[in-house]
Amino acid sequence: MKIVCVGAGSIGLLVTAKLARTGADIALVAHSAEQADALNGGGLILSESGEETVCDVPALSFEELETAQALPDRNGDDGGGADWVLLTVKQKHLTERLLQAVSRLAGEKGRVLCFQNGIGHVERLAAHMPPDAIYLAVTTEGAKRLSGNRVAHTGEGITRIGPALDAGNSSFSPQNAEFAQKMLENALQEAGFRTFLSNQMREVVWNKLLLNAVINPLTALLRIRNGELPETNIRRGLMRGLLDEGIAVANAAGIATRGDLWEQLLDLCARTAANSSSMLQDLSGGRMTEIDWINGAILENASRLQLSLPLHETIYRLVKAAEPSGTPEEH
Ligand code: KPL
Repeated sequence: MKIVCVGAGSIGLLVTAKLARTGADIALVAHSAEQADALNGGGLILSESGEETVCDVPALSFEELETAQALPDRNGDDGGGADWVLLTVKQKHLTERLLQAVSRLAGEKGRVLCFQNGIGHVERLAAHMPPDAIYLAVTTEGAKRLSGNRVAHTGEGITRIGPALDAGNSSFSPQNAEFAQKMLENALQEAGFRTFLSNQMREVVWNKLLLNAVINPLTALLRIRNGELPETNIRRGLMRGLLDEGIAVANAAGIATRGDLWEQLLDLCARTAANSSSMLQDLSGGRMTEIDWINGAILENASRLQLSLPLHETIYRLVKAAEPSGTPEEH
């Protein structure tokens, strides 16, 4: 099974390194030619439980991917197309060019597993490839990118994977889809990930979205770590208000929420207490955020359903106002 990971941020580097360590046939598409050179020259270094492993992973830049006729494999041979593409780049870097390259990589037989925060990307990718070849992953693994070719595994979590379409909508043979999914799940489990298959990924994604839509913008605007968010009543009030507005949209859209989301929100803040959320990291680094695919996407659904979300609207505008002005970053 040939796997290609597109995106060499923290999660992309972690998943690639752990799969490569088991001998899986995996290649990595890096953010830049410099990063690809660092990976090809020094290997991908995984730091886990106080130990470092250097993993041998063929890497290429996005530009090289666009022109490549075939993918390199571990022996430098012509490896053909990918059975699985793990798409780990952030939503804001999912340009049309990148989506086209991903669909070309997957070709006729390959499938794509999307790891993005937020929503909106499945529909965009589905314009380039069969929708039932698109899968979603939601992971709570902790990873920190230490440099272009070095990553630390900072916390164990669970990873849910499943088709982006809810069960019943697929036009592929169910046996074929199940087999491909099982192969990937086996590889991920052998690499040490705790994975669960789900046929309700839309729900899983929305549940995560509702939590991210509270933690990410509030921590980014208040410039605090996740664990500090529930510390005061005024912040808890904002959290509650954003969560309730989000739940109202999910329910109106027919998406079931799982369990007590308020408890899950507090638990997520506690489990990731020392983290700076990805949105805080983006704003602190002077970069554009993923607000459009998180709160912006909830607002879009609300407007379609004729719901008004005053808190989300305000928070969305505040984050947009704090983003750098000028042209959006290119991949
Ligand atoms: O997903 C996250 C993010 O930062 O994007 C959380 C869960 C909030 C962890 O920081």
